[in-house]
Amino acid sequence: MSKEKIKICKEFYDVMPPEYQELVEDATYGNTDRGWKDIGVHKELIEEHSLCAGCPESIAFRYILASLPNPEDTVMVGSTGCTSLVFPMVAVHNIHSLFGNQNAIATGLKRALSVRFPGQIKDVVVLAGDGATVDIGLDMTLQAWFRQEKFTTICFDNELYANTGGQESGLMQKGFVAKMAPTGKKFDKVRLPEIARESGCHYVVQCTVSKPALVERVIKNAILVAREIGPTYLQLYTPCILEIGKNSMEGLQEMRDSERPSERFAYKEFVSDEAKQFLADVAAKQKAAAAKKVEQKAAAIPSAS
Ligand SMILES: Cc1ncc(C[n+]2csc(CCOP(=O)(O)OP(=O)(O)O)c2C)c(N)n1
Ligand code: SF4
Ligand SMILES: [Mg+2]
Repeated sequence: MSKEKIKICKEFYDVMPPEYQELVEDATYGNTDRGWKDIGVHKELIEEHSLCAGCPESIAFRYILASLPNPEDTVMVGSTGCTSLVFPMVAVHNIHSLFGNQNAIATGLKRALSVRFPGQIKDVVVLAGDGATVDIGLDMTLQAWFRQEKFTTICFDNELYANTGGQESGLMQKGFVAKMAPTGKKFDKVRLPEIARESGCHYVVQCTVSKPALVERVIKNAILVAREIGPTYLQLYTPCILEIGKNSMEGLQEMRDSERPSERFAYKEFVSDEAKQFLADVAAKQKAAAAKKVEQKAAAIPSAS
């Protein structure tokens, strides 16, 4: 896949919306070196959103979209919740599934794409809230992992049902009182990363979205491993500032506080042996390619004599 595939027909160039012209001309599609550092410099795959001001889900979306290894050949599967409000504004193919069904939909989609486009890379990425992933959709989530379906599941964990006003979720922390869960959570946060590992995921990470470089790395790893080996799972803490009583500037600090080693969002990573070997090979190839680029650059500089 390259920019060629989405070249604008020159007769219609003038009448295309300027945003589309920019999207084709200025990076994003076909640019395999994209990453979070392109945000604000190059055309983005999301430019506005309908989330609350300062909601960490919005920055998580931007990091994820900037880090997709192959956005032009990626289909994202969303589910009802705050996340789903953003998908209409995202310039990546996406499907809205019935709440909780996202991993079943992604399974069919990934299989259909492999049949329809044999030999071509087509990435499928599920992005859903904790209510969709661990509560109502847990059956579909686990069964996709058991079957070793080759796609990535990303859970935006805000530890409750935000979109419907604050009900308890399995990922809510013990003792937390939400607007629609007044008696407080009676049991600990479900350990979904551990369940993911034990259900066959080859690459599992739990982290916050406070560090863009980290988010970029785990997104790329998860998608590449899913493409080649099998299911991968990322659980990203994107606190609902509205429900925890923080203002729009306080989401970042909330994530920093929650990712300390003794806290519930301390960085957690499980990688299967197969995935470890694969990622080491990918890193070696990237290193060799970077060295070659430097060599070519040096060769292109005319010597002083
Ligand atoms: C089948 C079905 N059941 C219930 C709902 C109602 N509903 C909409 S959003 C939502 C909660 C979403 O919570 P979560 O997945 O954690 O996403 P968040 O809003 O927190 O990002 C629920 C229960 C629905 N739309 N469809
Ligand atoms: S309700 Fe919470 S999760 Fe939803 S957009 Fe607002 S701050 Fe974000
Ligand atoms: Mg939620």
